[in-house]
Amino acid sequence: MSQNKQHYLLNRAEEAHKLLKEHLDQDHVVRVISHNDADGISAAGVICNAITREKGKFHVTIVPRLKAEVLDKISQEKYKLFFFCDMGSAWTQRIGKLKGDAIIADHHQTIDSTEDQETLVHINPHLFGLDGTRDVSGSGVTYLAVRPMGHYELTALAMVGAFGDMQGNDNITGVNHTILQEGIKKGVLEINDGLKVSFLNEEPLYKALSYTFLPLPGISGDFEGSKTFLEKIGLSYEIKFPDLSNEEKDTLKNELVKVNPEIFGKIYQIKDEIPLLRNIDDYSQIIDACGKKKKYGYGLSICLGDREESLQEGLNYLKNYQDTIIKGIEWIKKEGSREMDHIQYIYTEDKDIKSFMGTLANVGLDLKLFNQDKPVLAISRMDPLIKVSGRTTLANTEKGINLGQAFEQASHSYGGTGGGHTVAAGAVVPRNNQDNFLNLVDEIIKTQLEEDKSNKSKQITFN
Ligand SMILES: [Mn+2]
Repeated sequence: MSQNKQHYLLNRAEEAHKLLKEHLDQDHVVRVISHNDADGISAAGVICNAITREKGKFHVTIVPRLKAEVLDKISQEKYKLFFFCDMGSAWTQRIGKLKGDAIIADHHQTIDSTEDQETLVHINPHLFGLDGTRDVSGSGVTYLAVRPMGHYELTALAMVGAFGDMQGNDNITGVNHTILQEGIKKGVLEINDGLKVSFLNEEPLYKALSYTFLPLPGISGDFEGSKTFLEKIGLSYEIKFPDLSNEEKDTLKNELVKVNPEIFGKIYQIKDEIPLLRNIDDYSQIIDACGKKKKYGYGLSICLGDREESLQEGLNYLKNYQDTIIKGIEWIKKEGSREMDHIQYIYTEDKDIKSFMGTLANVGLDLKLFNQDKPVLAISRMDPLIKVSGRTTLANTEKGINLGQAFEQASHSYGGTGGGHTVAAGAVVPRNNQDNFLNLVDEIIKTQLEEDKSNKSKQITFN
């Protein structure tokens, strides 16, 4: 069944490939517009690499959100082909009216079910009843569009994007699984068992462990906790993993597994990459840091092969980012969240922490610093607006919570914009409507939970 659906998605991607090829054959510059997170930057990397390998030309812009103003500007441009990655599904009508042809390679929920215009190829798993939250990323969908060209090394970037969108774990499913298997078959990717510790081979152990937000309660985000843990098991905390004896490596593994069994599992690797970027999870963290620092050019350059200046910059951003997260964790531990009936929120005006609120909501949930039953809304003051990042657990989405939908509805009701996935969503609303927005989200979540319950009880009755 799902194979069939994937088949339809692949057919649509092939249509996109045909259109892309037509334009490349005519030497048209491809206008690429992509999203500014790790997935969006990797997706841009996939398409731009493919175009380069086909000896074509591109002009790429990375944007935080596809808003009307962005499209206004793009609609003035005279390119013959526009390629939207990791965004665009919410704007099919407008994109269909651009002067040139267009391809949308997106995986966000889409409510647009209108027939595609002749000049537009829209690739999105949701159009075929496939899951876009866990099973494929924007990079993955973009990869499908260039797949017929046979540049299989790009399966690596497709997976970097998936990891960036939190789709990387021990059980990679759906379209991601298909792409992963292709990468393995073509000798690009490999899977080994190992410790899922960030930059395990690069950093002194206590740092590597503190920077691992898997979560390791008492160790993640906590230098002192990490040092104490290592001393207790008889390891020097300054040592690097490759310098441990085999026996010590086993001790470390066994003790970490006691803290969280998930710390040991599948490590997804890019075979021909330099050591620093070989682990796909580490790679995606560096791209993510470039995105968060708004240095999209460096992130994209890394994806396009720069292993010198851009990579050095990227690493600096990552260090800086990790230190800010540690600062944020200390803040959450001290302050906690404010709870409403069905949601909870944290609020900051601190300019360092502001840009990382979404991640903090995630990490806080993972480390169980928040109530696990209620979605977390992380609010940053941006005058005259507030920016809200919402996160919840998969367990909560199974109970009916759909944050993307709640954010879309509530933000539109109060003069803002918003939306996203069931587990993660974002919104921007006028600051004077903060309380109204929170109350409405609280109300919508309540309704979602009730409706889910009543649907489930109906199913039982009819069985
Ligand atoms: Mn994405």
